[in-house]
Amino acid sequence: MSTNTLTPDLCRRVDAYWRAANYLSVGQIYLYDNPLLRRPLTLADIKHMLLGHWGTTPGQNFVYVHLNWVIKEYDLDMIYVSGPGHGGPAVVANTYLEGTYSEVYPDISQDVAGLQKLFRQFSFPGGIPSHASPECPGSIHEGGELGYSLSHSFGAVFDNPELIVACVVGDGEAETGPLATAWHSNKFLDPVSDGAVLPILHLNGYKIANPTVLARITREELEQFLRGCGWTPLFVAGHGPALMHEAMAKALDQAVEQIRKIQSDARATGNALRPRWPMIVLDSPKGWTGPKEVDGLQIEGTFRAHQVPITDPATHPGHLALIDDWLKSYRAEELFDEHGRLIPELAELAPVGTRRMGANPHANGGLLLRDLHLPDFRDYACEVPVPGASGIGDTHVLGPFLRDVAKWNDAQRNFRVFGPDETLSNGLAALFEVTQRQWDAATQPNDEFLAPSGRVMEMLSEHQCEGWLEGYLLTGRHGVFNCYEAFIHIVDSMFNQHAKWLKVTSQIPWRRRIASLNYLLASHVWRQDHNGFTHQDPGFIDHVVNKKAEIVRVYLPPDANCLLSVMDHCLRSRHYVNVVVAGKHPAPQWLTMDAAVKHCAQGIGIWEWASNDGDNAPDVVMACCGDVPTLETLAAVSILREQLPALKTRVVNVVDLMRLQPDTEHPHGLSDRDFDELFTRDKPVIFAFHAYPWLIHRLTYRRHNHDNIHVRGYKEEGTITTPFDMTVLNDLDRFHLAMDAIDRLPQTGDKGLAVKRRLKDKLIEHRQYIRLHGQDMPEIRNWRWGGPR
Ligand SMILES: Cc1ncc(C[n+]2csc(CCOP(=O)(O)OP(=O)(O)O)c2C)c(N)n1
Repeated sequence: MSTNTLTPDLCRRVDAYWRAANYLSVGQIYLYDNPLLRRPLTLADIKHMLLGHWGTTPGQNFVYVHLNWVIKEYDLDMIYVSGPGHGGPAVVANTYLEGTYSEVYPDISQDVAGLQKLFRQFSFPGGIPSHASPECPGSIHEGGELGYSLSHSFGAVFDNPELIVACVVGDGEAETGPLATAWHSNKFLDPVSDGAVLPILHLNGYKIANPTVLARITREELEQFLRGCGWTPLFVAGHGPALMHEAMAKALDQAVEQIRKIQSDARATGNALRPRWPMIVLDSPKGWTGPKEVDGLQIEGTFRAHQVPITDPATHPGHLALIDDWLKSYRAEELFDEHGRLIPELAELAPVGTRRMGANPHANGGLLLRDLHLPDFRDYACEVPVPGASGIGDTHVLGPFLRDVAKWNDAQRNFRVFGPDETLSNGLAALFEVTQRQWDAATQPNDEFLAPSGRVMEMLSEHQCEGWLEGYLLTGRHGVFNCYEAFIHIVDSMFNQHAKWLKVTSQIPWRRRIASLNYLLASHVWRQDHNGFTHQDPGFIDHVVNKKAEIVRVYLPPDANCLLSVMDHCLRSRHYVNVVVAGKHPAPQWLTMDAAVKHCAQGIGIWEWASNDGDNAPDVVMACCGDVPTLETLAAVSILREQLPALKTRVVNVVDLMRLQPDTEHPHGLSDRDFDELFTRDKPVIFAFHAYPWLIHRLTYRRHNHDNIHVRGYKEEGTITTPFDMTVLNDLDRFHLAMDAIDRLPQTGDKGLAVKRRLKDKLIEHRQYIRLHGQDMPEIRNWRWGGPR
């Protein structure tokens, strides 16, 4: 094993490089002008608004310079994930020093003028954010919202056997739920076919205003905790730079040697025993090398170092001198030449080409993205001899398609299905005909579908599933997240961050587009008979449509053939978040594959076979979106057509929810003319919707006919009851829909009122029946579309 730690000369140069990174970090926070302090510092050189986070930054600079060295030493393929991404100055400084920053932003050149721009743009109007944002080369993780660094890192190394992700985890970040469960990702990593994650727990002791839990337990407890999570922690603790450089270099050497040994053993022998991967605990002062004391209060080594330690030089005369002293302590004149360029003996410490962490293509995943091999989804169609033919459950039809996507892409290893223990429950069992759940912990005889390597990733942490998938996508691969509809809310916030990332990266020319994040929300609100109220929540789509129209897509296929067509489309799409809501229970099928392809291409359309308005204007539009609302709408239409045959009814089905928005608001939006052609300008529209009703109003409020759109949807009434009763409780059932139509159609007169009375009686009958028999009435269970043709 190598004991190749630093020679004195190397130690001196590593320290100098670290000083350069620290200088550039402080410069970004403070300097408007005079970047190399070649004239005396004045207030005019200081930015008016001092924004940024210093506390974590010197520690991350320290880590980065050491990673640079170890990359060179071992020729590593490595990227850097900054958990406390608020240390943005560190990643910007280091990618600038290694040259990648100037390559993607030639204007930020390697000279005094470039330095000035580098400093000025930071946290500045028209400039860059203060975090490890998408604008920073090498970043796949902004770190603004803490907690996801380790899951992103693991996602990045799945199916990337040569890649190591060095992941700095903040000790505050480590208190978040997602990070706390992410330590267990090591039980899902295959040392043969995946790469490695090297967590570096940055134990700088503090958050914004508090100590951190992990810093205030004994070292023994911390070590036991990390060991208990399956890691081998290597501790690097101290303050004095020389000793710390030596300790860090040694720890990194050990970590890399251990990673290599684990991988080569597993790859040579197929040894399936779960390895104990190394990690580093870096115990260094918060705000290291910064001001020791300001106005009598200690800064370095305390929570006070978190943001900008010296805040108001304009009003505190002594503060300008403190900033000056601080900047000068890094001796920039020894580090940059007369042109403002890093001197060669330091520049050569950085790796070259794509070994530089800022230039590693894994961190710009679209560069590596390969299209999936997709079988023809039409081959998986279910037979629909007549509308209303019975189906086995829509996701069960999708399963074989996803199975073959997994199979067809097995060789290029760029497709995975993620889910919190629900792939079987969500009807995707077919996947296990060709692959397994990847699982590196112990197995027992009755376990099913577990193997060290597989295309399905299941951990009962929606956070990990989301974070892994995001990391997988961000590094240029494809995937699907299948989840219960109600519990996808657990990752609302992670979705937010990913959607923001997609929005920003879509506007950065050097960032390549990545595969879309595909949610398959099966086990939805209307079919939670055995789980009840806790499992009934269709609100994720309300949340999703808040995001930029160019990023989000929401699909509610009414049947299995539509689901196949939609999923094929989603897997081909790029740089979106696609939400697909689909049922898993046996349900009627409406469209042949040909009809489904056309309907999904349109995203919305009149179902002529279910309508009787012919070439005339309808009296009423019965609109539906979602599988259960479609069923109830068609049943309501059959009641209306039977009982009020003179009524002209039009059925409109919506697959692509965003078609409802005006074309000025969403790229999928219908023009007003097209919308009016479907929904009329003046006829009542009874709209049965899968989710909360107000979303339809939100999407259509500008349409001419909006006042006539009456929406029924989930209104937070739920419990354990029969499937039909769920719709009754929320007034979404066929009887309510038919009554609603009659209410809006005075021309139905007394006949209409008589029908209404009969429908009200039906509702009472229904209630009595289910309370006696514990299931829906036969006429509900056995109802088939087949009304007057
Ligand atoms: C989920 C989340 N909650 C709260 C915050 C606000 N916040 C920003 S930095 C910070 C403290 C972070 O501490 P740590 O991870 O230890 O980073 P460091 O001390 O190295 O800056 C907090 C609470 C956040 N960014 N994300």
